Amino acid sequence: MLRAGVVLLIGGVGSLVMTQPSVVFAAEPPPAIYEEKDVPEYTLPDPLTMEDGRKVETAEQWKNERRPELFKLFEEQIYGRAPAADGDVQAEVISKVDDALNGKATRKEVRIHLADSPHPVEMTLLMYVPNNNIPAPAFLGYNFKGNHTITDEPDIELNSNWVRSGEGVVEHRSTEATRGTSKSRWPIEMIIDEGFAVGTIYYGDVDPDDEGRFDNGIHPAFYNEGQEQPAADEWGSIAAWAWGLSRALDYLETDDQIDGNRVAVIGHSRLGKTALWAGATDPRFAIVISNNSGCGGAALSRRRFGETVLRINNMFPHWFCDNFTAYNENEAELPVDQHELIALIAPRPVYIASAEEDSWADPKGEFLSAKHADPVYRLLGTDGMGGNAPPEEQPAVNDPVSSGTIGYHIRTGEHDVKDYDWEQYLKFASRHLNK
Ligand code: GTR
Repeated sequence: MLRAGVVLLIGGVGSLVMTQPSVVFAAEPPPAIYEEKDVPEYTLPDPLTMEDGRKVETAEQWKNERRPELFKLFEEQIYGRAPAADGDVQAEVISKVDDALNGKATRKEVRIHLADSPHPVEMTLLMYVPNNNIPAPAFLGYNFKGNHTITDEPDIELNSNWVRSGEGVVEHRSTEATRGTSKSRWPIEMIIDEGFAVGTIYYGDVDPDDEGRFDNGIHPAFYNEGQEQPAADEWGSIAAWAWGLSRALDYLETDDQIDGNRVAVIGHSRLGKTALWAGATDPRFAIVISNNSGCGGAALSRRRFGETVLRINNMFPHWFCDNFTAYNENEAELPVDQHELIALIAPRPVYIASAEEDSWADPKGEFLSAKHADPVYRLLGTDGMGGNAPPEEQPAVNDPVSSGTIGYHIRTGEHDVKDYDWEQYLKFASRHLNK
C-alpha cells in the first residue's frame, strides 16, 4: 500500500483533491449501505471447516489444527504479525494515593517502559484498585485522549504525547482544557463498587494514531536494519496497540494488588477492534469486551454495511497490515470473516455491544459475528450464547442476551460508551470472574 505523499482522487473522475495524504481512491467508493435490503448476498466461511475441507469435530482438533490456521490468516491478511515479547517488564510506580475515591480505592500511575531505540517509548497506566478486594480482578482498556481525560482529579499527569485534533488540543498536544472530558466513559466508582480494579492507558503512548506514519511509535524499535515501514504482513497500528495491552498485562501480573488471571480487556470503537485482537493474540485475557467495534472489529466484513474494508483501509491506512487492502471491494475473497475472530477468543467469555444509532458499525453484523462464533464455543464445552442454541434474531434494544459465555446487547443511543454498557459488562464479568 502507498502510505504517504499520494494524491486523493474523490468526487468522481476528474476531481483531484489534496486532502488526506496516503489515501488512494481509484474512483469514488460506492455509497455506504444503510438498508438491510441492500446487503449483498454472501456466504460466510465456516469456522469448523479446515482450509483443506476437513470438518473440525473435536476440541483437540480445533486447538491443534484449526485455531492455529485461522489465527495465521488473521495475522497475515488483516492485522499483521507483531513481535514476540519475553514477558520481562520494566515498570515504575510514579504516583500512588492510598485513599482515592474517599478511601475506597488505591490510585496509581505506572510508567511502563517499552523500548529505547531509535527513540524511547513508554506508556503510562492509570489504575484504581478497590481497597476491599485485593488481589482484585480488573478491566484493562485504552482511552482516546490521555489518562487525565477520564477523571477530574487535577493531579493526574497531563499526557504530553501526540493526540488527534479536537477540543482543547493545540498542535496535537493536550491542554488542561481536556481534563475530565472523557469521564462519562469511565464510571470508575461504579467499577470499584463492584469489586473490580480498572486500568487505562492512552493508546497513542504506544503508537500515535496519525495516518500513514509509523516512525513515531513502537514500530521502529523492531525494524530490521534498513527497514522503514512494516512489511505487508507485519503489524499495523491495531496490532501494535494490542501488543501494548499485552505488555500492560505483563505488568499487572507482577502487581500484588491485581489478580493477573482475572483481567478483562475492553475497548470502544477502534479500541474495541484492538481489544478483540488483543484477546485473540493473548490467551491470558480472561474476558474480552468489544464496545461498538464495527468494521475490522466484531462486524462481518461481507455484509458491507456502513463502513467497509475499502473505506477503512483508505481512511486509516495504518490500522491494518498492507495485505488487507487486497480485500477492498473484494470481501468474498477474504479467507476469514470476523465471526472467526470471536471464535479465536473461545472458550473465554466475550461480550459484544452495539448501539442502535451506530449504523456505521453495523449493529446487526456485530450480532451475527457473536451468533456464528457460537458453534465453536459449544464445541469447546461452553454454552455459547446460552440456552440450547443462539437466538435466531438480533435481540431487541436494551434486552441483553448475556446469560452464556458470549454476551451481546444493543442499547438505545449513539456510538459511545455509556453507564448502561458498563452495567452489563460488570454483571457479565462478576458472573465469570468474581465468583
Ligand atoms: C471511525 C471509524 C470507525 C471507528 C471510529 C472510532 O472514524 O470509521 O472504524 O473506529 O472511528 O474509533 O471512533
